Amino acid sequence: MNDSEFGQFSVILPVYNEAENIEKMISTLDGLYPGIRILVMDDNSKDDTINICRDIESRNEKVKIFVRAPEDRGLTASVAEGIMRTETPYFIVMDADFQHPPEILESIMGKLLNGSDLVIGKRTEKNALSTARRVYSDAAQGLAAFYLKFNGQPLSQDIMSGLFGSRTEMCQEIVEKNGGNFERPGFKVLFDLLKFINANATVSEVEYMFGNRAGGESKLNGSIIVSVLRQCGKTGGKFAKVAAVIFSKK
Ligand SMILES: Nc1nc2c(ncn2[C@@H]2O[C@H](COP(=O)(O)OP(=O)(O)OP(=O)(O)O)[C@@H](O)[C@H]2O)c(=O)[nH]1
Ligand SMILES: [Mg+2]
Repeated sequence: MNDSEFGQFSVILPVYNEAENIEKMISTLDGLYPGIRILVMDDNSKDDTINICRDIESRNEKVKIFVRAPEDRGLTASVAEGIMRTETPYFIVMDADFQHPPEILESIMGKLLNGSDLVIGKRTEKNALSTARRVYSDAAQGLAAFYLKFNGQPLSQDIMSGLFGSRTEMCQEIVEKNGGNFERPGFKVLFDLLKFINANATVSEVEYMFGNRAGGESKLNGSIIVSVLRQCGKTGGKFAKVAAVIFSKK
């Protein structure tokens, strides 16, 4: 692929307290894919993330940081806003902590340029997750797949993935119409998009090895797990209430 093709893509990086990773992530993406745009969606980080990004932004017009409204905090809300702010025909969402290998983006871009509406990064193994998180992840995948299948929506083998790319116009329409129904504080924006995407959309997958976080700390907690249940319709909502009580006692 060449620089003008890379210029058709924006990478949306949702971040919260990623001072240990963000500079390296931006320079890695910039180095691998010259011409690519980068949108950092920050939820009022308390560490040095914002200063680092503002400094890069002042030197590189392809990089933009948006510090979000505190009352709309959430990874899903951040990605939804990033999609609305994207100015290129395609975008890719990825974590800023190197758990998603930046090298995989080229195959996502290739599939999008070849006509896929949505390309999902599928984890080939989840060894970087603790046993408890692997069990949770597999259970959430099962519930979400059941929900999507029941509603006639496209499926993926990794609905919980935080790595995916899509067509900007198509997703901006989804966010405009349904963004208010997304589980905005949650982590699983891909699930929200799959719920509302056209049933005939072309969805494809690329496989990748899910690594360990490079630096800094995880922000995943019990309330995020509860929020996945809330995404699974009325029955999931009932389970969510029970789970919320269990997690509140921990
Ligand atoms: N904008 C925004 N970004 C967030 C928020 N919480 C986490 N993030 C970012 O979303 C990405 C994924 O968050 P992580 O904490 O790594 O979650 P995870 O990958 O499921 O957990 P680990 O496997 O432990 O790293 C990272 O780039 C985080 O900085 C949030 O509330 N708002
Ligand atoms: Mg992570």
